[in-house]
Amino acid sequence: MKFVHIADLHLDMPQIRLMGNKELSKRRKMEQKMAFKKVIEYIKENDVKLLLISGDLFEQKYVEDDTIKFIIKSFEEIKDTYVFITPGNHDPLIKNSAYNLYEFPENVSIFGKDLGKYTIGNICIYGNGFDNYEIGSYNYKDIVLDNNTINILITHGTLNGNSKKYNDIKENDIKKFDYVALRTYSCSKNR
Ligand SMILES: [Mn+2]
Repeated sequence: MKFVHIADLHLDMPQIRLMGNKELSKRRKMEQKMAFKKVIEYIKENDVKLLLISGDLFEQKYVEDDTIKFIIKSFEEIKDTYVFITPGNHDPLIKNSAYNLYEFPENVSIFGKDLGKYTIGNICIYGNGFDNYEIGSYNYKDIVLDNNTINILITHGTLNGNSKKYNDIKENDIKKFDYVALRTYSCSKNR
């Protein structure tokens, strides 16, 4: 079975370095959307069963109606692919989150703050998401897995991080999973 794992697209993120240039800023935003479109095309062409999105798909504070509609339409184009999303610190599942305000297609599952679990055949997908712009660390240590299944964890977590507010994860606590889909590591101060 094939799966695709992506994270941190940050769609509609303000382009601070391009602020003075409206045209370039607009183009950059479009290119980010096209990167997402390429992922969708790849999935269509390669019979991918699972799409794992480990958070920060868009910028909750800046995301435009058109962008959310574009995301939803893209998911509709891959209706035979299960899409799992764990909201991150830039697209947290707050009350007025776009995840709550818009209707996402049936093939899309969005994780909340508590650990959720989905089973597809012999695969178990565990995940938890941000429900605010900052959260503490989740306790992955106590999760007991069924060793007869393939176990995947998806979360916007920071491996061996020490931020205290961005779901720091200890490597030893997640070694029991067969695959862990985390956010992309960033050295920038504002992640
Ligand atoms: Mn991010």
